[in-house]
Amino acid sequence: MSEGNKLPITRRGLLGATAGGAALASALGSRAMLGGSAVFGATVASTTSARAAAGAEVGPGQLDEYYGFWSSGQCGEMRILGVPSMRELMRVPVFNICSATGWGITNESKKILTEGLTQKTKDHLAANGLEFPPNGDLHHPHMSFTKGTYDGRYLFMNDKANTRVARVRCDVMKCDKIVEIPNAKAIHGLRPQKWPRTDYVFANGEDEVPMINDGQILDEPEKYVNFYTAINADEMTVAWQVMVTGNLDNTDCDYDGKYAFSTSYNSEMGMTLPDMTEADMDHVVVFNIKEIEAGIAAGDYTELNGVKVLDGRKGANKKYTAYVPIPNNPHGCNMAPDKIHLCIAGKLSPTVSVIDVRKLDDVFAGTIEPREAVVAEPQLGLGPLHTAFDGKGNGYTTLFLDSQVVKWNIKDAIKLYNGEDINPIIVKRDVHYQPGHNSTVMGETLEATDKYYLTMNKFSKDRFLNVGPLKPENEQLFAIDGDEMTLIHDGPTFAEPHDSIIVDPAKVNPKSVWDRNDPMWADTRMQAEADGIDLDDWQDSVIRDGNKVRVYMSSQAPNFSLESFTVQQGDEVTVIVTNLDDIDDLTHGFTMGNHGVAMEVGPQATSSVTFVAATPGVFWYYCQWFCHALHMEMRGRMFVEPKAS
Ligand code: K7E
Ligand code: CUA
Ligand code: CA
Repeated sequence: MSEGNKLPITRRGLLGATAGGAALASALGSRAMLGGSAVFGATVASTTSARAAAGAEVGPGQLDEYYGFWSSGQCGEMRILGVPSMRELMRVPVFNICSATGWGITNESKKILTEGLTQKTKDHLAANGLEFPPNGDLHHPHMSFTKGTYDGRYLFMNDKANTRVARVRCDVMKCDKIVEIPNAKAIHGLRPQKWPRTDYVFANGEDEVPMINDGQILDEPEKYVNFYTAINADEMTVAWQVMVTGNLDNTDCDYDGKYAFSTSYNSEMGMTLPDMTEADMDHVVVFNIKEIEAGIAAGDYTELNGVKVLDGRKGANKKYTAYVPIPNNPHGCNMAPDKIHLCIAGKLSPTVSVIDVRKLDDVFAGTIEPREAVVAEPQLGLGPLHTAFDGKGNGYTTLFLDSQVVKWNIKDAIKLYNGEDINPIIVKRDVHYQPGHNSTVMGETLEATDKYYLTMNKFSKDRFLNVGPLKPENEQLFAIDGDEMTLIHDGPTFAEPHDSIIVDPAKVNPKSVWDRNDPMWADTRMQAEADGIDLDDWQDSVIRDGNKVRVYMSSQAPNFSLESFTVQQGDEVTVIVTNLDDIDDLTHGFTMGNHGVAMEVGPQATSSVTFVAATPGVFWYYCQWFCHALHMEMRGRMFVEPKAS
């Protein structure tokens, strides 16, 4: 994993030396000849020519075939890319603070960032001078489903750093809800319910904590628990939680609305690395959704920090959960679009365990052992992390330690498990380097395709010009129709896209101009009404309310309606800007000089920001989104009069 920097021999040098042999393998390569261990060419002459050959060229001004919705890990935002060009189209701030859009600075965004926090968290943030966490760790963005496929309403995503789940509205591509999950710690795995629709978003905490976490218990692992959470997707509130044995890592659910699943790498309930990797077998927890709902309705729960919590620990009520043994520290949890096979990546085990979800009824009935639901366990290579699907019965599994992706056939893996002499591996390709997540077009839906395959690699090492000790990650896109996997994009990304989904544009239809009545600024609209101002029939106003001053103005290229306004030193000033322009791509902004205040105001949108005018003098404000030939002139003055002494 770290060989690149220790030796004078670089991986680049080694690859160069073997490129000829690899190219030969590529030229000769067919499924029959390659067998299980062969590797296609690690390098290609040019992704440009490969792209043209694959019909994946996107010319200047041409639109991409697909949307990509990307995580950004510790950057805390969501990103939108075009696939296959891999052009970055937009960044949507979610858990981060954004200087460009004012996310985390405007009143509208601060409300979203604050209202879903628990009182406990609000209190300890306040002790640190914070209203909301300024950071986030966004791993898993997934779209809402109706009948097993994306419905274009929302995107949901987790924040591992601060135990939160957020929702982004697909009509405007802005976050509208963030909720902190009580009891759980470090929300990691996240998936929306696929069938019949996304009533729930399933999310699991990764870290275990003492059930009553009040500073009394440290080294009594038997008192530690972990929680699986179902969030009401429409309300963005916690519907219920299930207490489990062991930690939880990644989650997915079936296409029947019956079961959800979560991997556990720490079934040992260990607190140290040696403890956590001690057992040969960990497990997948299966959650029986109907039984859990019935348990809640029957009152079989305890209320913990305002949440209904069922006991699904091993050996507790066997109706709610089942524990399927899985080899050594499993990670990825991916439901195949055949509606039958759940693929659990082994991580420390070189295997992917395939669970036939139809057998889970028998597991819960007690007629078979949980382990009997496993119908295949092919050895695929070292460090399997995540599996994507092409809708043709094949899985594509990333091999972190081998720095490869392996394409394999699920049915053949089952035959092998049943004793047939067959190799389920179709092809392996080197990727650069250490891949984590991967995705295919519509791959986690019933409309999975074999168009493109994306692999998200954790290390780029020496692959790009050196930019200092911190290197970018690397992403590689392959055209995958047929048995070939043709590399058509290879390029750096900034920290750290974990996961992505690739979506047919027929599913997503964002607006170009805001509705004047959008709920995003409902509070501001109410305040304006109370101030006697109709935001739709524009009047400029400066309203004084004690030491609070509300400044209402509009923007229309290249002018703010107010060229200046006056406040008193010490006033709490709220500036409310409505953008009266109503054409595509005419965003204005508002930046108040030297006050740490900036925001985006989209066409027909209203945004507001509050600050204290503490220093007397003239302060210029200006429009920070280029809007007109006279954009530089789009500015005005705030005059702060000294406090009368
Ligand atoms: Cu595998 Cu956080 Cu989805 Cu990263 S997790 S790789
Ligand atoms: Cu308005 Cu720039
Ligand atoms: Ca383990």
